[in-house]
Amino acid sequence: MPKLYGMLDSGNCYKPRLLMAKLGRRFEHVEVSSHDGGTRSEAYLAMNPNGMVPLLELDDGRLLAESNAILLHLGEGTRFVPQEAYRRALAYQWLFFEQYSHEPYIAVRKAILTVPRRAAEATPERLALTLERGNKALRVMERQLGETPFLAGGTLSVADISLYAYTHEAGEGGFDLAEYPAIAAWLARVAADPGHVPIGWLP
Ligand SMILES: N[C@@H](CCC(=O)N[C@@H](CS)C(=O)NCC(=O)O)C(=O)O
Repeated sequence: MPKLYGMLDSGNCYKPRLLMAKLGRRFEHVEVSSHDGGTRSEAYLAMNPNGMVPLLELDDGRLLAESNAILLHLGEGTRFVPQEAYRRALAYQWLFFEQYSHEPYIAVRKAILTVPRRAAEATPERLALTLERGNKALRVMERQLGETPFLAGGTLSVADISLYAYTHEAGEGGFDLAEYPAIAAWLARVAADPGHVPIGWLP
């Protein structure tokens, strides 16, 4: 059975858990946490030298890091990865957007505001920057979701799973989702898709 190394309270780790649940695939969750140094242990660094979760271990022992790469691998050949070349590239576009323009602001703002050991990072400058850039990312999503029901078109894809993870809890980072009605409607659509599970779900 595949193993998913991850933290229960991490949006990046929620992404592959959510996709596994939707696919009805069996897997073992192995809790590895940055809160207790687990991601920095020698044993873990031997598996992922980047010291981050999530990490997928396949049945044959091969390893795969980076949440969005894991989504693409697990979703291969399913409804979650578009077959048509342009729509597939659109899904990639949103996955790269998530990592460069969304997660570093929306996820990080929530982390520095809510994780006690990161409180020193919550300087006025950092809070202002993450608020401004996070709202910029939300405006980009709002515009797209005013035109199409899901980010890469008419059907839910890995792009929606990836961006759902941190957008659905953006309020905890001080973002006002009431300003984004198309995003609010999309969050409800994603949560209504078959097989949805909440962030705290475990197999
Ligand atoms: N680009 C990576 C980011 C993963 C990431 O930031 N993981 C955090 C948890 S959300 C982590 O492992 N932090 C542990 C540490 O920094 O020690 C991905 O998408 O998988």
